Amino acid sequence: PVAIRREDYTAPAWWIDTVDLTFDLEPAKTRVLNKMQVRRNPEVPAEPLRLHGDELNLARVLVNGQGASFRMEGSELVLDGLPDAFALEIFTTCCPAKNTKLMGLFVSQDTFFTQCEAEGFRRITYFLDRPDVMASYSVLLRADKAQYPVLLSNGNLVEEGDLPEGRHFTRWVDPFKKPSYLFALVAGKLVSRSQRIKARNGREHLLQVYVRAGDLDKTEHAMRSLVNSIVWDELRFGLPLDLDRFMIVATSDFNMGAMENKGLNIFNTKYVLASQATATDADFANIESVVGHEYFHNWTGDRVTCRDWFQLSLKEGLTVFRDQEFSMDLCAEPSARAVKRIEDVRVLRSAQFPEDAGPMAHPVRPDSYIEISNFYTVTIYEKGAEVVRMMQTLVGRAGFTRGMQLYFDRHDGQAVTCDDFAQAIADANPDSELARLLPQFKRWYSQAGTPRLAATGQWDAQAGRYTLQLTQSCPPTPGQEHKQPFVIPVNIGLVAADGRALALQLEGEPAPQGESRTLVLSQASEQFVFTGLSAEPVPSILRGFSAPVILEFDFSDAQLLTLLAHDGDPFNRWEAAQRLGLRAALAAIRDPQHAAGTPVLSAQFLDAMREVLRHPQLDAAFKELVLTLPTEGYIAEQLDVVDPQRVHAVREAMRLQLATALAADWQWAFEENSDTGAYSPDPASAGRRALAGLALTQLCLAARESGDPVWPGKTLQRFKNAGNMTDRVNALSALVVAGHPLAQQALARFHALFKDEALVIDKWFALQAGAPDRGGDVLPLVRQLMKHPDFSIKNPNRARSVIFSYCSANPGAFHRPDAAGYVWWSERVIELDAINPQVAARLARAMDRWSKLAEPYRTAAREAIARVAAKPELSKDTLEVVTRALA
Ligand code: DPP
Ligand code: ZN
Repeated sequence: PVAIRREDYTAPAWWIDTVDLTFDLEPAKTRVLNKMQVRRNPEVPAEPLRLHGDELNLARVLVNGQGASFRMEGSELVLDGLPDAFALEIFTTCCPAKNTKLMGLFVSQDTFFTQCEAEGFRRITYFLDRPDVMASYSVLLRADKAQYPVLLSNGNLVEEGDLPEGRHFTRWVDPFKKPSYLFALVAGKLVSRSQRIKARNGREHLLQVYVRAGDLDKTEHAMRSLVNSIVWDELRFGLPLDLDRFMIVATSDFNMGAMENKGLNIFNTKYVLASQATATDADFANIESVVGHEYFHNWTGDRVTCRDWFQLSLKEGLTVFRDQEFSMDLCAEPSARAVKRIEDVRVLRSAQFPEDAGPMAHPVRPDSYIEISNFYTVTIYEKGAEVVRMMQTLVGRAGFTRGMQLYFDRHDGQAVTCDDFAQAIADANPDSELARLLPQFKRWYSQAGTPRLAATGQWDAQAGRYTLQLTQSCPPTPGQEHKQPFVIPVNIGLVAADGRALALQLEGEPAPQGESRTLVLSQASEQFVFTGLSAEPVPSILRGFSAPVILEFDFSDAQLLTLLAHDGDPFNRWEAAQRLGLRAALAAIRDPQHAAGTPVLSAQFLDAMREVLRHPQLDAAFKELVLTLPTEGYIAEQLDVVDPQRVHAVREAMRLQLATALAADWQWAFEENSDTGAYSPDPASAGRRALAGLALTQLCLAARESGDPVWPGKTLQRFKNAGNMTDRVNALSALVVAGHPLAQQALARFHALFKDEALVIDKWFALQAGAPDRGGDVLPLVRQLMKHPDFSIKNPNRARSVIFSYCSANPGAFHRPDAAGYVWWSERVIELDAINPQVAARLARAMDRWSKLAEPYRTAAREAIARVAAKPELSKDTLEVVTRALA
């Protein structure tokens, strides 16, 4: 396979202005007639017309109504000797029923769906399948009326009616030009929840959520989230809904979370369906943010799209930023905003930082790829969102909104680049640090790797001065040996030893300027001198995680305890606890003398945790975050050489110590938070359920040690009586995590209760495949689960619930000294690759960090990867991942 390079971009030699599609939908053989108006792009040298296609059967090609000569070059259809403008007609067939890749047109539970991003449209018809070719679409859908009563496509329904032989049709016209990746159709037996709304500007819209019969009662939250999204985008950014009709359709077979097709979003059921009986608080929150995300794409993605796929973060980073802001703005309490920020940072650090340090590291705007599907990554999405967030920090919230307005004034209806976006934000804020430093700031787009920010503090008691030295560096990443300094906004505060927030006055300033401010580091190393201080302060650096960097500062335990008790910035308050926990974990892991059963956590740390847990003012959600120890993955990232079993053992020991030392406090916390009244997924009550759930897990763990039957019994009772899925699954999980015999009984009951709820059965599988390993028992269980009648490797959600839960989310069970986990992984990657390359390639990434492993894991992991790489006829998706892993 050949790499596509960003610097090779050229504008298309031809434009396609209109597309007229006619579908005769049949699962085994769908016929597609594609009539296009094509014209030469006069701005580039003349070239033949090369249309992309993939797994299509070509029946006919007409140019201006006449049979035309063409040739095939690989999968491309090539036409020569064309007039400057002409009508092109292509007739093809495809087989949706056999489309297990779930790209292009496919069938799921007797319903047709499409997925065209990034390059799926070429599996439907021959086309210039690239995002900078934007066309007007009109679509005629024909199908059997009884089997496919609902026929949907993008835009407005302009005509519908019956046809002979029990067939019917609908015709759709999309009023907006769009790239082919935003095309969609749906056909099947679906029911919908509809709502009419009137926007602030008086325009009326029809909103619809389509699901399978029986799921309608689980669509209320998705609809509410959609309405909230529409209201928010108008209020915060002045961006209204531009369509008469906006539809969401749910399918249970989907590679991604959801897809922002213009006016016809297609969603994984996981991000639509929710009822209190079947969905957890986390599910409700995810639905809100994914519905928001796809809706926000209507402007950031659909109205202004990407020039080429290297610019993917132009729409994804920006839209993740928008959905994060949306979820935060919906929070009633400022403390809930902070909780959301901590959760987002946790994802970034546990998934994106490792990506940035591993073989798949790439800049937010990559320079090359073999398979673009492999670049729908946490770097493009989450780090991309951080880059947008830093821009907002540098220009302020109002300045950022101005920048967005300028971006749309300039680029509405266009396919543009990350440079265009950054330029608009800077130009709208000419006096900002962003404008001053723009070329350097854009290194965030071009340089991969997580920068390290080393800070040191020097206290001059006589002068009352505190000098903070900030030094940045960035490790090499594949293809990028040396890095230039970044522009790093560093939000900072100074805290007195007694916890007071101190006024910040930099040397040379006439007066203090607040208690929290943004320093902008643009050199490799810079000093910031704070004056007018009466005692040595504790620095609170990188408040709110103002930049996606690793902060290194030699805090004393006492300083961290001060921050944990008093920092006015909730993020850094949480971070202080994480640092203390991490420090204890690393000390135990690195100490060859440290024996199993020896305490890892100090009495001081445990006291501090108790104080947080019992704190009268802090909310439950925040407490739950503080009391949750850093994950095994996060701990492993701090080590140069990782023995996953040692990491696992130490973290388990810490968890147990926290469980037993705070037993009375956990009991108190559980009782305080166990009854949240009538169910509502709002952040405050969700936080209380989360803390009650953590408490229950801790109480069951402690009970396992003591042999006490009371809490496991209570937990089973809570499981049985639970009025919502969050409490139910938390209780079940507590028994499973503790490895209590009652867990079996509860699991069986859970399955019986929810056997017809696919998304709940996914949880049932995931809980077992993700359970703590006891003597190597998880892998045999996972093998059993794969034989369960409810298991199907073809369904991505189900495959993820078992295979990914084991390989990617259960390090203590996966990294076995006998290498059986790795062998099993390689078999599953190969098996999946023949079915669905995108899912296989994603699973292949479970081994990204193999080269950090200690022996014998390292050699065994490498062998397993090599075994996959040696498999003939591997997809380019998987091949790219394993090749980079072995490079
Ligand atoms: N559907 C994916 C997303 O919204 C890709 N665009 O992020
Ligand atoms: Zn997106």
